[in-house]
Amino acid sequence: MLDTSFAIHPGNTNQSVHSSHIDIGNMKSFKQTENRFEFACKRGNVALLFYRKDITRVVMNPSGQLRLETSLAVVAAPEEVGIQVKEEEHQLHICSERLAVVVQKQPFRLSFYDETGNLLVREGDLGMAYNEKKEVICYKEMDEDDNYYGFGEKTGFLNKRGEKMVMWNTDMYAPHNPETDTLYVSIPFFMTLREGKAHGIFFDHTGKTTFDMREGGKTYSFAAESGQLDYYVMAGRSPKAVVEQYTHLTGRAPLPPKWSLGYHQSRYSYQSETEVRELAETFRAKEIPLDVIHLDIHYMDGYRIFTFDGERFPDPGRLIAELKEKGIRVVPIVDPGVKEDPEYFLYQEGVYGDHFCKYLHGDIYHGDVWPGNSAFPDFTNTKTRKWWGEKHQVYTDLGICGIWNDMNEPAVFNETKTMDVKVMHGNDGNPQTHRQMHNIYGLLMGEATYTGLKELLHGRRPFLLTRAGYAGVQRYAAVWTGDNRSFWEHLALSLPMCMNLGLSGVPFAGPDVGGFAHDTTKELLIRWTQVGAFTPFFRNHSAIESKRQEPWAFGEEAERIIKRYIELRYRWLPHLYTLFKEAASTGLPIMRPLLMEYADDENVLNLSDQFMLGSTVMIAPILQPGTSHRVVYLPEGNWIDYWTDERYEGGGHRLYKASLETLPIFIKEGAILPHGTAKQSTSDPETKMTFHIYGTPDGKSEYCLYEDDGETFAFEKGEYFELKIGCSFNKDLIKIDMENTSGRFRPTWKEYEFVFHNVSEDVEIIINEDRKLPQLNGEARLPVITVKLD
Ligand code: MIG
Repeated sequence: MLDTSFAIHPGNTNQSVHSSHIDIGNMKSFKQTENRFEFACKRGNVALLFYRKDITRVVMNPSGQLRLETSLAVVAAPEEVGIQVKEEEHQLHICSERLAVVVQKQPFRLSFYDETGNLLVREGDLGMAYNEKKEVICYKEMDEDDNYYGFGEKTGFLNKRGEKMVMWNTDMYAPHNPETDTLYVSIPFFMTLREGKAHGIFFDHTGKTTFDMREGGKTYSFAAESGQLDYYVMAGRSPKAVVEQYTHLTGRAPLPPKWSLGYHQSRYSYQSETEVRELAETFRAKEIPLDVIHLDIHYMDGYRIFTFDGERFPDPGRLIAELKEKGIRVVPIVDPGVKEDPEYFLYQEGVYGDHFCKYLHGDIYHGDVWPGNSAFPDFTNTKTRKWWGEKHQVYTDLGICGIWNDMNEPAVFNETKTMDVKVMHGNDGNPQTHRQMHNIYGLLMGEATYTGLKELLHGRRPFLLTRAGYAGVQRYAAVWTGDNRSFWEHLALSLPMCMNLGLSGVPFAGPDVGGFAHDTTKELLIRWTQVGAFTPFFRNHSAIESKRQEPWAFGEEAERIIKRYIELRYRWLPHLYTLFKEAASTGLPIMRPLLMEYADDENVLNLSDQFMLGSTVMIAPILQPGTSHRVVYLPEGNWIDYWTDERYEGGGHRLYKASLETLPIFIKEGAILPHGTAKQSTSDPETKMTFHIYGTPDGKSEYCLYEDDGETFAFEKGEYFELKIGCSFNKDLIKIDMENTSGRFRPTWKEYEFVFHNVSEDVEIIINEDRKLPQLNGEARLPVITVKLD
């Protein structure tokens, strides 16, 4: 019915919380216990807690007892923060060094300021409220100059001002269009950017939440179906500071194994050992780099997870070992649904071990998924997560180090697309309904899987790919954006989607390159692979019965271009790996919207078709068929064309020509950019490190290259290599200083090469004047420094 006009029948509209709210009213009293303030209001209680001097948390419970435990998304504990309190007749001022909260008493309203007295966000006519159904809502004033970003995985443009968004993890096979709201991942976090300054709000609620950022009124709001309001305000003030603050709360992505940054090939499904072998051989014969092959659901015996089909995959251990020899890893899919089959070991263990989600009165919940009627592990219990993690020994014994989690919203084939919301979660003795915990199911499956793998791999880094997640999912998994289609619109859509995921703490993300459903075309696959080479996660994946889309599927020209861009990915790996290291330590995304680097520039506030890789590289892909031109926006400063070395002045828009062979890439003047060599796999050792130096008339720049063994956690004990390169540019002199600043690891390359761009031919170049050359393989000086002048 809902896809006919009946959907907008006058009798059919939803009663919403917004129309009938009950304000929590006046403050009656308050008490302070160290960093914690509790306010008793006429119709509800509120707590305010400082987590850090720049992060504060607000909890409002409409019906009494405040619950101050957090969801499992939050990994930070409140730190000791110096607080000053000043009480006036109508207000209370509660200030840390970075954040001032003004509490208005009648009615109770909160305003947040930074240390200089600049307003971050405040409540006006409306504040915190609820309704008869116990839905809770928080209103904040919307400033005319507010722009909103983050919100995890959403369709549409970068800037979410004007949008209303619901968070409810959903297996949304189709369509992914601008009004498709709920997708697989829910991250109830956003960043406000106003006149170059940013702050963040994270609404930690694992049930269904709604963010209403529509324009026209004085407020925006965030609301939940039940429970408490529980949100954090982060002081910013730069977009980078907000991401740092948010990932302080919810954690950061661990450094992934280097092989997972290579090229991944997938298909639903490569159905047999023979097919997988042929695929690997074709890649190697054609010398197209490849690090990973994914095994979709057909590898299993009747879709029973932790099993292999004996006929199609008779000897998976041998297959995996052979592929490993070729530098190719295998990543199998694992869904949460466990087939209801009394003769299946996993179902037996789940029942006997009390691991499955149940109704209140004790019946196990069963739902229909790939294997048919299935039970679902209750990942909210520690013992079940442990059990699930240990089961992965089936895979690690075969030499597998990476897992792909799908259907973990959880998806169920029924009207609601998920588990009955009345099902209970044990939640380690604090039982809640699925309605209350739906959005965190995928994150907890991720925790179980990542932690289990890490244990089983004895010091090697696991790789996990997930479809569903909640705030904090970055701690365990890379996220791919689910079932997109081979539409140009979906190529375009993937850019703001991945940029907003990055702003929401998830740096390791990417779409199915080429598009999952529908049939891709030669031109689309070429253009998409060009972009994919620069998205953090790079996997070509397509659906059963869709047109094949391996790199050679469209003839010689396409194959040549696609191969060239996959090779380019491998050349850029040293830079990407360095950015992944930065993400692991600071939370900063790898693929960034321009506003992250140019927050004051009005032209970038909703720029959705260009992105930056780190702070010096800009990618501006062609996103439409049959065209070889596009408008590129270049922010202030000078930019160098990666392909031609042509120099463009920034601060404006330009028409740029890019034939089918060309992905437009611009490098900021002064940048230092490391390149490795094009290899067949990340397993092939790097032999030469090339630094591209982009001259600037006057100035200094710096780069710190990060390297380690790419595979183990030894870097945590000092087995890493950091090379600091400083350049100072004068009119006719460039001085370069290289210094191995820290770490004991010695990289495999034997040679450094410098390539200079945007410098005059007669410039003099001095490298390490004082002869303090970095240590390489234990030798006192560099074996070779090749200095080339373009
Ligand atoms: O209901 O495993 O998004 O990547 O190929 C479909 C089969 C289940 C959905 C995933 C897709 C995967 C497919 N899965």
